[in-house]
Amino acid sequence: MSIHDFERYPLTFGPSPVHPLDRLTRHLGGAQVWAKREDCNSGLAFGGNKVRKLEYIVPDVLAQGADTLVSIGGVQSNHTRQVAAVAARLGLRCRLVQERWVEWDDPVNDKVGNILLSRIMGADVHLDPAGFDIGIRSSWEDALREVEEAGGKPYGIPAGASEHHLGGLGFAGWAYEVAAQEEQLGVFFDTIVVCTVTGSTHAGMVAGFAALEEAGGRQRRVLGIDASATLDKTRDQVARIARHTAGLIGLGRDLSDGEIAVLEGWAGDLYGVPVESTVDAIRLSGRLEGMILDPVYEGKSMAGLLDLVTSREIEPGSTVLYAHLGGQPALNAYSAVFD
Ligand code: 5PA
Repeated sequence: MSIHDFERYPLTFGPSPVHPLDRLTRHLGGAQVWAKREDCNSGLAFGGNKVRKLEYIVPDVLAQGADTLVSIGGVQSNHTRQVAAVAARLGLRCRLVQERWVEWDDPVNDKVGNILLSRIMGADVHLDPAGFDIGIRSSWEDALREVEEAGGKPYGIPAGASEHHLGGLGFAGWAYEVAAQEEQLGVFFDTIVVCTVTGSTHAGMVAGFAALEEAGGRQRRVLGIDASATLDKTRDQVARIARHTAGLIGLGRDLSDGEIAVLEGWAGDLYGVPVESTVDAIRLSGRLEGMILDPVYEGKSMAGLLDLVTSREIEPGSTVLYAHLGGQPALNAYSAVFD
């Protein structure tokens, strides 16, 4: 089996854009920094990393004849917004559990941004007081049962589409897309920087790049920047999904622990709460590149990239690819941070 043996239902525009961040690179004075833009990968409700994961899950949804997608996330989940968009696109119903993952008291937190978009797209949105956890939740299992009891045919998509047996394939495919773009552009990214929380984005990349390397490709490193602030859980989840996905796409060896790097230091103490380095990274990317990052995920991974390049832990001779995974709609609930 290889990644090419899995059915992919197209939801993206095609390969996502890859471009250099020249002004940021000059400002940092070290490694060359590029971005690959999942924040503009699709016409479905502003796109993002989950759209890519869902491309490999939708064939299973259709094969099972489901009529309702059931998923879960925080109040400002990007994932649930993308599930709502995909449901709309497929003509399916959508039932969402939105938990209180973040104690964020912005008065419009549960009214604007992602949750607003999900409501516009017709999702049945249920707020739930439970706190942050990337694992399988009883509220999600309850939602599945309720859809069934009402005569529907639910299809469950767990948080971030990560604990789904096909959840890592989207970003294993992304690795192959990067390799093809490198060929066209005449560049090689020796370092990839990616935000990680529920894990299947990072895990898929690790599996995909390992398979490319096994087929003769050059070695590179994938650096996951934790934004969960529950490091052990995220690390375990990334490792488990990376190994599972590597098995699915036919990697002929086990992944070593050293290949699965989840770095800490930029999440702050709490998921969903930006710290000074997050806000600085958001401002810097905005002011130098006109590239907008969010305070929950990409602001934290960019803060990691900035420090690693500045400290030369990512060497000046490196060419780094920053995976921009989307997430900007949540900014609407964080206006006070930028007052
Ligand atoms: C998310 C996730 P993983 O969950 O695959 O590790 O991806 C992390 C990530 N960047 C990075 C953005 C913009 C994201 O939205 N978001 C979750 C959500 O509910 O939105 C799954 C947590």
